[in-house]
Amino acid sequence: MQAIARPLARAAPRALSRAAALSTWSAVPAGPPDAILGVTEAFKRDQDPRKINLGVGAYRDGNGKPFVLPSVKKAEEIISQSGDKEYLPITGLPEFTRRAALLAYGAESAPLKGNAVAVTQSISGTGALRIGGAFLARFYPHSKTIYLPTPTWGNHTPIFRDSGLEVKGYRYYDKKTVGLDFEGLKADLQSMPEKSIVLLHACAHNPTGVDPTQAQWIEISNIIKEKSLFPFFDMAYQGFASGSTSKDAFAVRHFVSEGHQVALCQSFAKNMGLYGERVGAFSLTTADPEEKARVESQLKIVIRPMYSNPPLHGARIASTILGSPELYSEWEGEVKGMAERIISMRDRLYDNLVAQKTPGEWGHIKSQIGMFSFTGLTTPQTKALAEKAHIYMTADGRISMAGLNAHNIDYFSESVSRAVKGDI
Ligand code: PGU
Repeated sequence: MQAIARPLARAAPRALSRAAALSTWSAVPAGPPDAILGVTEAFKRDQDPRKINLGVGAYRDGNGKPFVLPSVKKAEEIISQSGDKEYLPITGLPEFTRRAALLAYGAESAPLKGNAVAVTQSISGTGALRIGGAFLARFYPHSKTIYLPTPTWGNHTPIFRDSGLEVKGYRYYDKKTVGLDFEGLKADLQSMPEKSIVLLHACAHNPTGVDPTQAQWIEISNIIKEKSLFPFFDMAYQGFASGSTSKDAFAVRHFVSEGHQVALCQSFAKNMGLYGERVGAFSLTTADPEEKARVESQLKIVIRPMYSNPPLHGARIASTILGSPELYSEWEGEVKGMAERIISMRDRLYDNLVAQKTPGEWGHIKSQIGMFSFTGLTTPQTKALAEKAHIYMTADGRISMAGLNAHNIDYFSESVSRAVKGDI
């Protein structure tokens, strides 16, 4: 068997490479796997029954299964009774975008009350960021530079670069305290050129799980005002940080109430579990309805050549939930339930690591917020965990807390403990 298999295995690549040499694409270099989605690919290839995927930020229920929210199922039943499959307008389903903006800005928001929020549906949060990046690259008159927190979600840099902006960083996370580098953050805001664009994670910072306190947000808002910086919010986890959608909107609402004009990206991937439906929104607060109309006309011109108009189904689901008082309150309870399950896993993981006398201080597991924990595991440790224990996470040591449950948390904490002690 082996004698036959070996020559065949060698012959195949030679035949391929001759064909490849003639191909138009022979000079295309292979790219690296995606830092986050590539983890799922590796996980899927692993056949070990103990395997755990803590890479991608996707909620899993107490049995490790993807979770379709009951409110989403009910909304789907309602919309299956009616509705055609016509194209949406370029900026999406109007009742969805109106309700999404209300969810983020709140009923008391002056720009909303004054009909001055320009808003468009987007292909989830990623699409919102890309529309926002492209719009600012074309129309923001003062700067072409966006400052991102260090570290940030891995896709931010390519999104903004591909949108035509220059990307720089500001200090955010302090490795030593495993918390916010507030002094560094303030100093970096102070030293940015006036009117630069600053990306802010509205809540549940990814990957660190470290958010400013409300008092710190107020200080950040003051500096941003003094320096006339432009705040660009990414809110991919509204509801996931605290379990309350309005508490998690504090930063956005505070900035708007202080008179800042803001850009805002929303995603319904996590808080409604609509990951693959790709539901999101991009909005800009403007001076008045006339300016809003001009800005929206240009958002359409940005979007039309990208994908023409957005998908229908997910927007109908989100809109149905946000527009029905019963489904809305059911959904709020479900968001709270997801946030609470994650928090209970934080407590359990912390207790286990301490009980197993794992070297180091693990308080950050409990103090960090949102979907992720930035464990402090090193890249070699994450590699060892994947290769020896079939546990997958991003190379920076970030784990998606929602991947943990009562069935796998003991195996996970034992394995982490062994990795930190160096005996894995
Ligand atoms: N912004 C932040 C801060 C995010 O973490 C994510 C998703 C997005 C925007 C975009 O999400 P949409 O699905 O486009 O709405 N980050 C997750 C999901 C996997 C990924 O990298 O796309 C994560 O695991 O970091």
